[in-house]
Parts: sequence; structure tokens; C-alpha cells
Amino acid sequence: MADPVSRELFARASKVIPGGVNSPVRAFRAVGGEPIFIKEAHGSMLVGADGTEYVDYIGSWGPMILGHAHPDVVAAIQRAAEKGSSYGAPTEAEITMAERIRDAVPSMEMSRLVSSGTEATMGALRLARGFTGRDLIVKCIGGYHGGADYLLVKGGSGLATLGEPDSAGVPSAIAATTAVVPYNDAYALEQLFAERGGEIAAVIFEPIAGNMGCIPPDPVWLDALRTQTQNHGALLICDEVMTGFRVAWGGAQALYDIRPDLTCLGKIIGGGLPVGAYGGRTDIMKKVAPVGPVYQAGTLSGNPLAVAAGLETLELLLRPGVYEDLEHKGDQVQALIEQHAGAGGVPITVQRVGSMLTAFFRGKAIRNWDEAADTDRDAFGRWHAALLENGVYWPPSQFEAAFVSLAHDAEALAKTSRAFKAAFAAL
Ligand code: KE4
Repeated sequence: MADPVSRELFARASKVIPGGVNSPVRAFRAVGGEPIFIKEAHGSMLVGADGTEYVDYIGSWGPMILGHAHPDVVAAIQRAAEKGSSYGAPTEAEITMAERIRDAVPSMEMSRLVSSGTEATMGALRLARGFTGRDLIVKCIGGYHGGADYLLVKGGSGLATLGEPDSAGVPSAIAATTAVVPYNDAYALEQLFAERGGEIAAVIFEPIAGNMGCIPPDPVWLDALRTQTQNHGALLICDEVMTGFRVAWGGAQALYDIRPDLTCLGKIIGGGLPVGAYGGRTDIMKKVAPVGPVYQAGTLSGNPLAVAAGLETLELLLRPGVYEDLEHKGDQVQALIEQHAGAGGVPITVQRVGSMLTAFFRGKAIRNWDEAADTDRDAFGRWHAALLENGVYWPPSQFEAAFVSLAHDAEALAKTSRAFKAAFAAL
């Protein structure tokens, strides 16, 4: 049960904002109850509207890998703000960001900054269609790549939670330009290419699925993605909005040795401020306006404050041992879930890559959307509510990944352990 202050705020919000939230998943509809409103955050902690502190495993859905309100990031934003908040003209910092992205993710020889992950995937897909002269795009059932019409086809994340494979308002003619295959299904992909390979502009996929819960890729699947696109003249687009700089400095493509044609980034590269990016092979990126015929633009693209926050965040992620530390912290959280679930006799499968993980309420491994949907969401909802009662704010959906930050210290993990113990016992 949400605290009285949050309940009052939610009632007020619901009068002027659809569902009382600015993004559906925040409304707690997947877990029941009403959302806890947040008034501030620091390190690994969220502070609720009534002052209650929670160990945070949402991490703003990925960006807050350093923890909240990191002093160096705050200072970088303050310094930038004192010089003005937006110019609508190029700055040196944007060059530095593009160079930093290229150095970290070598497949991104050139990149364009935008203001969200949705814009990044929209830009990449329009570019793929413009470059290939083809219309059909392919995505995975349960994959989520933001809110563009042609991507809201059997979506994951919020859409999956809503149980609506398509969104209202998406014209059927637009939806028909998107084909879907199950995640980790190389055979289905090969079949689709055999039937329609000549029509396919691109395949866009999450190299680690995060929007149906955390599902690592099968090596055969990864190989089929690269082989099939290569053999049929289609582009391979890695949507690393969530995994970029999360699972490794070079993202999931570094972890699994993938060489995509285009990559989408977001979240962490903005350090909590609105930044997305798409980029890839120079010959493809040179099709983007103003040098090429594929138009894409944005008033606040490359915004000085957002780029300052992103550059400082990336700088701090370059420190030695950061990803080993994130791996260790992620491993500790996984071990705590398994320990306390086991003690409570609750069938749980934890799937994790580095510091992103999901506790699936199912006793078997999950490889795709259908298996993710075969989870006990009622139990998940009760577990989520019990965690909140015990001071842990876990992502309010079975179909989301949880995120551990560098700020999750021994004290935060001890609080988490006590909350896991109480929550599993309460099931
Ligand atoms: P945004 O437009 O929300 O910045 O990014 C869209 C997006 C694109 N690609 C991937 C792989 C993503 O995970 C996302 C957004 N992720 C969700 C969390 N699963 C955002 C949370 C929300 O919708 O409120």
C-alpha cells in the first residue's frame, strides 16, 4: 500500500496526467496498488514523498549506473547550466561525445545525438530504410525499442504488461511494415529471410533482451542475425539503449563480439538527462541529412547540459575495475534472491548479465517472450509489494530488468537481503 502522501499525489496527478504518470510502467498496473512518488534520490537510495527511504533497483530504468546525484555529475551539470542551457548550434562537447562513443563502440564510426532512445531507434530504422531502399523491418516478439508506430507491434516492456500485443492508434498499414520473430529463434529468422529476405531493410534487436525481463542471447541466434542480414543485404541494428555502457564499456556487442551495421544508445550516455544516439558504418551514416537524403532532426539534440552529464558519467565509468565491481554487485544481488527464494520454497529463475537482472517467477530458464509470459505475475506482484513494505523499490513489472549501481554498497545490500527474506516469506 502506497504511503498517504503518495496516494494524495497520485489522486491529484490522475486528474491532469493520463494514469497519473508520464510513462505507463510507472503506474504499478502490472503489480497492483498505486505508485510511490519520489521526492529525491542519492546513491543507491530513493526517498519517497513521505520521506521513506528505499534501496533503488529501477535506476531510472538504466541511466543511474553510478547511483543517484553523483557529486561529479551534479557539478558537471551545474557548470554547463551556468553557460546557458541550449544554443541550437554545434558545440565542442558534442564532438567529444561522438569521439567517446566511437572509441568505446568501434562499430559506431559516426553517430548522431538525439533526445531519447525512441528517437535513436526511429532514426536508425529510417536510415536503414533509406540506405537499402526497402520497407520491411524485423523485430522480436517481446522486444521493445521505444514508441514509434511501426515498433509497437507485439511490444515488450509496458505494452507486454498491458497485455496488448499492438497499441491502439497504430495504422494496420504501418504495422504491416514490421515482421516479428521470437527472440533466440534462429530457425524462425532463417525462415523469414527465406520467404521475404529481399524486402527486409533491417533487423533491430536487443543484444540482451531487457524488456521482457533479462534474457541473454543464444550464440546460434546471434550468428543467424549477422549471417542472415549479411546474406540478404539487410542491416543489423543493435538496440543498446539499455545495454550500452551497462554490461561492458563497449556494450553487449563487445561482450558477444557482434559487429552490427547500426547501434542505438540512450540512458547511461545521458547520465540521467535526455540523450539518445544512433550510429554505425560511415557509408551508412553519410546518408543522414544534411549530407544525405535521410532526414532526422531535433531541437535539443546534443543539449549542452545532457551531454555534460553524459560525458562525466562515461568518464567515471572509465575508471579501472568499474565493470568488475558491477559484476560483483550484480552477482551478490542474484545470490541473495536465490538464497531467500530457496529458503521460502518459491520457484524463481534469476537471469542476469552484469548489473542487469530479472527474478522470473518460474522454475525454468526463460529464452523468449512466451516463456517470460509463463510466469506467476500474481506472486511477482505480492513480492513487489512486500519489498516496498521492507524498503526496496524493485521495478514494478515482471517484464523489466532491475539495475544495480556502483553506489549499492554493503549497507544497501544488507537492507536488500532483509527485504528479500521478508518478501519471500510473505508469499
Ligand atoms: P526511451 O524513448 O524510453 O528513452 O527509450 C526507448 C527504449 C529503446 N530501446 C530499449 C532497449 C529500451 O529499453 C527503451 C526504453 N526502456 C524502458 C524500460 N524498459 C523505458 C521505461 C519506460 O518506458 O518508462
